[in-house]
Amino acid sequence: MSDKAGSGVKERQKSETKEREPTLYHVVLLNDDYTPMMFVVDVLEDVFQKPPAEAYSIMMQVHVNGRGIAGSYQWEIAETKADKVAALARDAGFPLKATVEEA
Ligand code: TYC
Repeated sequence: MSDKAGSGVKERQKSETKEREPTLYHVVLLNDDYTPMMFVVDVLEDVFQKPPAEAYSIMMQVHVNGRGIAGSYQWEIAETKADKVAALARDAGFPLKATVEEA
């Protein structure tokens, strides 16, 4: 097997090392019957830095489909945001849940 120019070795090394992206994790919001819509919108604005219209759109996606992606992050950031959702929901007495899953 020759390793002459055009074999693709350089390109493969580049894509496997220099350009490798960190694994991303989705923070997924789950629907429930009790958390107020505006509470979810506030969480999306405050924890996930979504602008108001996008926060409302994601909330409605969760409300209609049962789940929706609040954002995608490296693992520690995703876990921290899901923990913040859990703390805000618990403090407010709502059953809102967020899970973290590999993107
Ligand atoms: N289904 C809720 C209601 O009708 C609203 C809601 C949306 C709750 C998204 C949770 O992740 C959620 N009040």
